[in-house]
Amino acid sequence: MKIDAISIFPEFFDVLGLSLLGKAQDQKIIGFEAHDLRKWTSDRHRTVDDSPYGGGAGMVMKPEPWGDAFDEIIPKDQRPTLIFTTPAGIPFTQKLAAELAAKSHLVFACGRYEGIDQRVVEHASGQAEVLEVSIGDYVLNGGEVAAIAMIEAICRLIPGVIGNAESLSEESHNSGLLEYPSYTKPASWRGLEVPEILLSGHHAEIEKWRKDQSLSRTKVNRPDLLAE
Ligand code: JCE
Repeated sequence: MKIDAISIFPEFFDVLGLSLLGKAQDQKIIGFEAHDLRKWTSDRHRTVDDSPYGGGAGMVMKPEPWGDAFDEIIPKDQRPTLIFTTPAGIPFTQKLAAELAAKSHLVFACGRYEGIDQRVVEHASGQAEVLEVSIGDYVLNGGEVAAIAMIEAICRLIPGVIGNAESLSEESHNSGLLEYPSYTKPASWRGLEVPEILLSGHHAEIEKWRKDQSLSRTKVNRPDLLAE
């Protein structure tokens, strides 16, 4: 999979060179490239923002650099998926991550300030499959951290990125509940014991216990998931 990200802070994406995603890039499973939006400015101050029509606080990203960036990055003979990170987007979910993991080319457009001139989204729909996506109901200072979260969730679903295929198939067995709690050695630590059942070797009982833990955790932390 090819992934491009466009941002005025391309250095944010340096973290993708670490750990599993860094190895996946070395192995050519993923090709990642971060682009500086200011490359597509031509004035002396490399301006990317302007005041909002209609008034209001803050600045808005002007359309021209984005249009020129897409013209260069999006192949004329292809229709990649172009994702605008925004708190006003559709929710990013595990289901969406799995759908995006099957694509061959993703482009992330990461805004700053109060966001990007909406005509950029409209115009890009002629060049790509456009999605406006939010990672959650809170406001970040820009789209970079949201894009990095999405890229990590997407890329770990690509075959070969995570060594242990078992952990992925176990996740999907989870059927909409939160994870059960995990424990490792030592069995006794600072006066706290690992639940006895996990040391028993009774696999059916352990499975039952974990299912029950998942259910009670979900009731307390995410009752909305049980309403479905
Ligand atoms: C962003 C900003 C709107 C005021 C570009 C925030 C996504 N789930 C998300 N939370 N926050 C974002 C996000 C993504 C892109 C941008 N801002 C800041 N947005 C109103 C300020 C600018």
